[in-house]
Amino acid sequence: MTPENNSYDASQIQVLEGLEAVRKRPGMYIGSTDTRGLHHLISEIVDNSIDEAMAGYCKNISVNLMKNGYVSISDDGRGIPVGMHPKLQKPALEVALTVLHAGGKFGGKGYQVSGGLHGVGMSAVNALSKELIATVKRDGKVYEQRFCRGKVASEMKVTGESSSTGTTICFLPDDEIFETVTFEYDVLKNRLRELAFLNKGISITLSDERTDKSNTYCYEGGIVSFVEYLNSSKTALFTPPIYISGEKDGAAAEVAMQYNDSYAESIFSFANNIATHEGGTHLQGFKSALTSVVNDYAKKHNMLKDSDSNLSGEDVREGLTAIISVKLTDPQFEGQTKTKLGNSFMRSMVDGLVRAAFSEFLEEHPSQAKIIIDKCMTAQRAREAAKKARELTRRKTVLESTSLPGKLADCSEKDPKLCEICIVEGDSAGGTVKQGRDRRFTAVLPLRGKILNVEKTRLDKMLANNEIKAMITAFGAGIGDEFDESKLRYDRIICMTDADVDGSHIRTLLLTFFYLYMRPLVDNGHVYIAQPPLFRVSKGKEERYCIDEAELEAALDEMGRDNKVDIQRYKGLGEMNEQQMWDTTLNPETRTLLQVTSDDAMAADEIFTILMGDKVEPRREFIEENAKLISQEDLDI
Ligand code: 0RA
Repeated sequence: MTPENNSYDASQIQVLEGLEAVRKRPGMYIGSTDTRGLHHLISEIVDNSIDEAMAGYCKNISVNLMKNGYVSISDDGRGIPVGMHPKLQKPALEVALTVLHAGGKFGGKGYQVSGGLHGVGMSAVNALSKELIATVKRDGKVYEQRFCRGKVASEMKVTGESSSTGTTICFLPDDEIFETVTFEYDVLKNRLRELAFLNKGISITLSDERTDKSNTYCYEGGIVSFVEYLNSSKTALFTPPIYISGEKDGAAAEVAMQYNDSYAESIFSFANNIATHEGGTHLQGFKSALTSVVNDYAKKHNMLKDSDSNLSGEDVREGLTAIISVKLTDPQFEGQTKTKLGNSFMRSMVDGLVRAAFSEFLEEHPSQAKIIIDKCMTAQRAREAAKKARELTRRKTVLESTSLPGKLADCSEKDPKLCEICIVEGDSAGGTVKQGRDRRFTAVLPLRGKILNVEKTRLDKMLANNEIKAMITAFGAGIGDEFDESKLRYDRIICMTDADVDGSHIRTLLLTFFYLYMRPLVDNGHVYIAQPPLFRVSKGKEERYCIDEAELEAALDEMGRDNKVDIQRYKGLGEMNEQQMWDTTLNPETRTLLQVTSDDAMAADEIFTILMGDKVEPRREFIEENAKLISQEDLDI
């Protein structure tokens, strides 16, 4: 998109409020001061470069993590203006970096679209940086200005000449503000790749001087490439993905969609490059158009008889991967996490666009239309069968609500807030946990063998599986659309599996099940991974438990490496006795639990698809690349 008026100059930058406020209440401006807030600083700067790119003036953006803890973000746009601000009598560059909400987005003219979840701009980043250096190449010169904790540390000066243009912002996050100041490559990588998908043709490079890693993302196909990427480990029902786009009254909408042969629905929506996790009007417009186009087509071509019931929204979205991306001035973000688009004209805009283009696509591609309609009708039949099966289980569970699964060893406390349940791999380990636990608060449910691969199984079959049934009844909160968090019988669901390949597979299956069918469990932090020790080191009476090799090394350093030291490696949970189990894994005072979060639904979807999908190659690569990540710390899915 191009701005209506590209004679943007210093006077358009408005003055709103001071930076002390940002340092006093950082959370209000960037969400939090944990690792998430830290990474948000980079987004805030990159978003400005993206705006410049969307205005058509910038093609390359690079983010470089430096050894000294600084991060440098460069673009080849027009460069932040350096002229005198008429009211403030300061260079516009200084204004952009010292005045909250300055930077051009709030003048009403400069850009049609502005990114940034909090939209506070570069000055907030400046306020929260120990040091920030801005370098601008413009009008044949290089300008530079330095700031400390948001305050001017040196006046803007010309430091050289250049025939090119662009902006570089280099900053060191303030360790007095942030809990951690270490940037994580993978977090940035995912976000930058997403931005490259959402803004076709822009090249975004991430490099890390600490490790010499580097990735460049540039997708000429934009969100079509995004859908291909999301479906790359699945089997697509047709290629290429369907692409729909349109503009209206200064707003733009794009949709890319492609069915695959799985049962999962992977629809991600964005507004001004921000993931709208809670959906909103653009998503509603897409869904309603999709459902009615498919039904209309199926009826018109006699695939669906008048006496048949309509295909439901779920039926038409089974196995669908889609991206909906809209760009608009003044987006309204609503909902609990402010990730639900509220602008109502987006509903009719996306609905109208998809309705027209998708029905035209079906008319013009009868063989693909047939594949799609067949798939939806199969989904409908399966759903009706599943409903019958579910009604059966529900009737049973409601009527015999006291009949908890036989294998469950419940706790005596009745207040769910105080209760936890350990899902344990294998009956023998289950026995040890039962003996070793504090039976007032900890319930135990042993699982025998492997649980179903839920991503590849339809609900009706799943509900026939004993292990799945046992979990549903034990948790007491139902499943799928009917999941009711307020009925949950335990505040913490703790997955306890062996530290081997089978164990990690079972754990992934469990997490996938929770993620797909009991989503609030994951979203609201009820799911944990136990951390049983891998080693027991003893010397005389002294004994230590170690979670990993690093801890083992540290213990050996302290205890000495002579032959009086005995090292026992636990292969499974079953090798521990009940006292050891309590000491290392169950005792709330001493144990370590990893909390599972779903910060990034997209990453999660990708991980699940790769781990569960049909294609072996991506799975192997993924496991090799992330073996450490998955088996330890980063179980954040
Ligand atoms: C306001 C006006 C102009 C450019 C920018 C802001 C701008 C800001 C940032 C932030 C990071 N990179 C950026 N690149 C450009 C255009 C001024 C003109 O008319 O030349």
